[in-house]
Amino acid sequence: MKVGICDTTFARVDMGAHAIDEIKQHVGNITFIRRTVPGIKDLPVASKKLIEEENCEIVMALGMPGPQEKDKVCAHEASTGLIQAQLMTNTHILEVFVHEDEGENPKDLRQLAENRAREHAQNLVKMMFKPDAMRKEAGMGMREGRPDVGPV
Ligand code: RDL
Ligand code: RDL
Ligand code: RDL
Repeated sequence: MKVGICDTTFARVDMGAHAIDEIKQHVGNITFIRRTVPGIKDLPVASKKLIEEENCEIVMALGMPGPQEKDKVCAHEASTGLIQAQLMTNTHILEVFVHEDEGENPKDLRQLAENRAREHAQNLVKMMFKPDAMRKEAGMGMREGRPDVGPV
Protein backbone atom coordinates (compact mmCIF):
# COMPACT_ATOMS: atom_id res chain seq x y z
CA MET A 1 0.00 0.00 0.00
CA LYS A 2 1.16 3.51 -0.82
CA VAL A 3 0.84 6.30 1.74
CA GLY A 4 1.57 9.91 0.83
CA ILE A 5 3.31 12.17 3.33
CA CYS A 6 3.20 15.85 2.47
CA ASP A 7 4.85 18.43 4.71
CA THR A 8 6.30 21.93 4.72
CA THR A 9 9.55 23.79 5.28
CA PHE A 10 7.59 26.49 7.17
CA ALA A 11 6.90 24.05 10.03
CA ARG A 12 9.30 24.15 12.95
CA VAL A 13 9.07 20.42 13.66
CA ASP A 14 9.70 17.52 11.25
CA MET A 15 6.22 16.06 11.70
CA GLY A 16 6.48 13.95 8.53
CA ALA A 17 9.33 11.92 10.02
CA HIS A 18 7.32 11.25 13.20
CA ALA A 19 4.28 10.19 11.17
CA ILE A 20 6.29 7.74 9.05
CA ASP A 21 8.03 6.30 12.13
CA GLU A 22 4.68 5.76 13.86
CA ILE A 23 3.02 4.04 10.89
CA LYS A 24 6.06 1.75 10.51
CA GLN A 25 5.66 0.66 14.14
CA HIS A 26 2.12 -0.58 13.45
CA VAL A 27 2.13 -1.94 9.89
CA GLY A 28 4.76 -3.28 7.53
CA ASN A 29 4.87 -3.32 3.76
CA ILE A 30 3.95 0.34 3.30
CA THR A 31 5.54 2.41 0.56
CA PHE A 32 5.87 6.03 1.63
CA ILE A 33 5.99 8.77 -0.95
CA ARG A 34 7.06 12.02 0.64
CA ARG A 35 6.79 15.50 -0.80
CA THR A 36 7.92 18.66 0.94
CA VAL A 37 6.55 22.05 -0.09
CA PRO A 38 7.21 25.57 1.27
CA GLY A 39 3.98 26.15 3.19
CA ILE A 40 0.48 24.93 4.00
CA LYS A 41 -1.18 26.57 0.98
CA ASP A 42 1.00 24.34 -1.21
CA LEU A 43 -0.25 21.16 0.48
CA PRO A 44 -3.56 20.70 -1.42
CA VAL A 45 -2.14 20.32 -4.93
CA ALA A 46 0.89 18.37 -3.70
CA SER A 47 -1.48 15.97 -1.91
CA LYS A 48 -3.71 15.69 -4.98
CA LYS A 49 -0.69 14.84 -7.12
CA LEU A 50 0.33 12.12 -4.63
CA ILE A 51 -3.13 10.59 -5.08
CA GLU A 52 -3.55 11.02 -8.83
CA GLU A 53 0.01 10.65 -10.11
CA GLU A 54 1.61 8.43 -7.46
CA ASN A 55 -1.50 6.34 -6.64
CA CYS A 56 -1.39 6.94 -2.89
CA GLU A 57 -4.45 5.47 -1.15
CA ILE A 58 -4.34 8.03 1.67
CA VAL A 59 -2.26 11.13 2.38
CA MET A 60 -1.19 12.94 5.54
CA ALA A 61 -0.82 16.70 5.04
CA LEU A 62 1.25 18.11 7.90
CA GLY A 63 1.83 21.78 8.52
CA MET A 64 2.22 24.58 11.01
CA PRO A 65 0.10 27.74 10.75
CA GLY A 66 1.95 30.67 12.31
CA PRO A 67 0.65 32.84 15.16
CA GLN A 68 -0.48 35.92 13.25
CA GLU A 69 -3.98 36.69 12.01
CA LYS A 70 -2.83 36.34 8.39
CA ASP A 71 -1.49 32.88 9.22
CA LYS A 72 -4.90 31.85 10.60
CA VAL A 73 -6.53 33.00 7.36
CA CYS A 74 -3.85 31.10 5.46
CA ALA A 75 -4.64 27.97 7.50
CA HIS A 76 -8.35 28.26 6.76
CA GLU A 77 -7.64 28.61 3.05
CA ALA A 78 -5.26 25.64 3.10
CA SER A 79 -7.85 23.58 4.95
CA THR A 80 -10.54 24.45 2.41
CA GLY A 81 -8.15 23.43 -0.37
CA LEU A 82 -7.38 20.12 1.33
CA ILE A 83 -11.09 19.35 1.64
CA GLN A 84 -11.60 20.23 -2.03
CA ALA A 85 -8.73 17.93 -3.03
CA GLN A 86 -10.33 15.12 -1.01
CA LEU A 87 -13.69 15.62 -2.70
CA MET A 88 -12.12 15.79 -6.17
CA THR A 89 -10.20 12.54 -5.63
CA ASN A 90 -12.62 10.73 -3.30
CA THR A 91 -9.60 10.03 -1.08
CA HIS A 92 -8.79 10.93 2.51
CA ILE A 93 -6.15 13.55 3.20
CA LEU A 94 -5.62 13.73 6.95
CA GLU A 95 -4.94 17.35 7.84
CA VAL A 96 -2.37 17.49 10.61
CA PHE A 97 -2.01 21.13 11.55
CA VAL A 98 -0.36 22.42 14.70
CA HIS A 99 -0.85 26.12 15.23
CA GLU A 100 2.40 27.65 16.43
CA ASP A 101 0.59 29.47 19.25
CA GLU A 102 -0.82 26.20 20.62
CA GLY A 103 2.61 25.62 22.12
CA GLU A 104 3.24 27.21 25.51
CA ASN A 105 6.98 27.30 24.80
CA PRO A 106 9.31 25.82 22.15
CA LYS A 107 9.67 22.52 24.02
CA ASP A 108 5.90 22.17 24.43
CA LEU A 109 5.34 23.01 20.74
CA ARG A 110 7.87 20.36 19.71
CA GLN A 111 6.21 17.71 21.90
CA LEU A 112 2.69 18.70 20.80
CA ALA A 113 3.66 18.50 17.12
CA GLU A 114 5.28 15.09 17.55
CA ASN A 115 2.33 13.75 19.52
CA ARG A 116 -0.26 15.10 17.06
CA ALA A 117 1.62 13.68 14.08
CA ARG A 118 1.91 10.28 15.77
CA GLU A 119 -1.71 10.18 16.93
CA HIS A 120 -3.02 11.10 13.48
CA ALA A 121 -0.72 8.39 12.08
CA GLN A 122 -2.45 5.96 14.45
CA ASN A 123 -5.79 7.24 13.12
CA LEU A 124 -4.60 6.50 9.59
CA VAL A 125 -3.66 2.94 10.56
CA LYS A 126 -7.08 2.41 12.15
CA MET A 127 -8.95 3.93 9.19
CA MET A 128 -7.13 1.78 6.64
CA PHE A 129 -6.50 -1.46 8.52
CA LYS A 130 -8.56 -1.58 11.73
CA PRO A 131 -11.96 0.06 11.12
CA ASP A 132 -13.44 -1.85 14.08
CA ALA A 133 -10.90 -0.24 16.42
CA MET A 134 -11.87 3.19 15.05
CA ARG A 135 -15.57 2.46 15.49
CA LYS A 136 -14.94 1.59 19.17
CA GLU A 137 -13.69 5.17 19.65
CA ALA A 138 -16.90 6.75 18.31
CA GLY A 139 -18.11 9.42 20.70
CA MET A 140 -15.13 8.97 23.03
CA GLY A 141 -13.85 12.57 22.95
CA MET A 142 -10.58 11.69 21.26
CA ARG A 143 -8.02 14.45 20.63
CA GLU A 144 -4.65 14.47 18.94
CA GLY A 145 -1.56 15.89 20.59
CA ARG A 146 -3.14 16.69 23.94
CA PRO A 147 -4.97 14.39 26.36
CA ASP A 148 -8.35 13.10 25.20
CA VAL A 149 -11.30 14.94 26.79
CA GLY A 150 -13.45 11.81 26.92
CA PRO A 151 -17.22 11.28 26.63
CA VAL A 152 -19.83 13.21 28.63
O1 RDL B 1 2.80 29.31 -2.29
C1 RDL B 1 3.84 29.91 -1.53
C2 RDL B 1 3.29 30.43 -0.17
O2 RDL B 1 2.29 31.38 -0.39
C3 RDL B 1 2.73 29.27 0.66
O3 RDL B 1 3.81 28.40 0.91
C4 RDL B 1 2.10 29.74 2.00
O4 RDL B 1 1.49 28.61 2.61
C5 RDL B 1 3.16 30.30 2.95
N1 RDL B 1 2.54 30.87 4.19
C6 RDL B 1 2.12 32.16 4.20
O5 RDL B 1 2.21 32.86 3.13
C7 RDL B 1 1.58 32.74 5.40
O6 RDL B 1 1.17 33.93 5.44
C8 RDL B 1 2.41 30.08 5.31
C9 RDL B 1 1.87 30.67 6.50
N2 RDL B 1 1.48 31.99 6.52
C10 RDL B 1 1.74 29.85 7.65
O7 RDL B 1 1.30 30.29 8.72
N3 RDL B 1 2.13 28.55 7.56
C11 RDL B 1 2.63 28.02 6.41
N4 RDL B 1 2.76 28.77 5.30
O8 RDL B 1 2.95 26.80 6.37
O1 RDL C 1 -8.04 15.26 8.93
C1 RDL C 1 -7.68 15.11 10.28
C2 RDL C 1 -8.20 16.28 11.15
O2 RDL C 1 -7.67 17.48 10.68
C3 RDL C 1 -9.72 16.33 11.12
O3 RDL C 1 -10.21 15.13 11.68
C4 RDL C 1 -10.31 17.54 11.91
O4 RDL C 1 -11.72 17.57 11.70
C5 RDL C 1 -10.02 17.43 13.43
N1 RDL C 1 -10.45 18.68 14.16
C6 RDL C 1 -9.59 19.74 14.26
O5 RDL C 1 -8.47 19.66 13.68
C7 RDL C 1 -9.96 20.90 15.00
O6 RDL C 1 -9.16 21.88 15.09
C8 RDL C 1 -11.71 18.77 14.73
C9 RDL C 1 -12.05 19.94 15.47
N2 RDL C 1 -11.14 20.96 15.58
C10 RDL C 1 -13.35 20.00 16.06
O7 RDL C 1 -13.71 21.00 16.70
N3 RDL C 1 -14.19 18.95 15.90
C11 RDL C 1 -13.83 17.83 15.19
N4 RDL C 1 -12.61 17.77 14.61
O8 RDL C 1 -14.65 16.87 15.05
O1 RDL D 1 -10.07 21.77 22.48
C1 RDL D 1 -8.67 21.98 22.44
C2 RDL D 1 -8.15 21.66 21.05
O2 RDL D 1 -8.60 20.39 20.68
C3 RDL D 1 -8.58 22.69 20.03
O3 RDL D 1 -7.92 23.90 20.32
C4 RDL D 1 -8.21 22.24 18.62
O4 RDL D 1 -8.72 23.15 17.66
C5 RDL D 1 -6.69 22.12 18.45
N1 RDL D 1 -6.38 21.50 17.13
C6 RDL D 1 -6.01 22.30 16.08
O5 RDL D 1 -5.95 23.56 16.23
C7 RDL D 1 -5.72 21.70 14.83
O6 RDL D 1 -5.39 22.41 13.83
C8 RDL D 1 -6.47 20.14 16.98
C9 RDL D 1 -6.16 19.57 15.72
N2 RDL D 1 -5.77 20.37 14.68
C10 RDL D 1 -6.25 18.17 15.58
O7 RDL D 1 -6.00 17.61 14.51
N3 RDL D 1 -6.62 17.43 16.67
C11 RDL D 1 -6.91 18.00 17.87
N4 RDL D 1 -6.83 19.33 18.03
O8 RDL D 1 -7.26 17.27 18.84
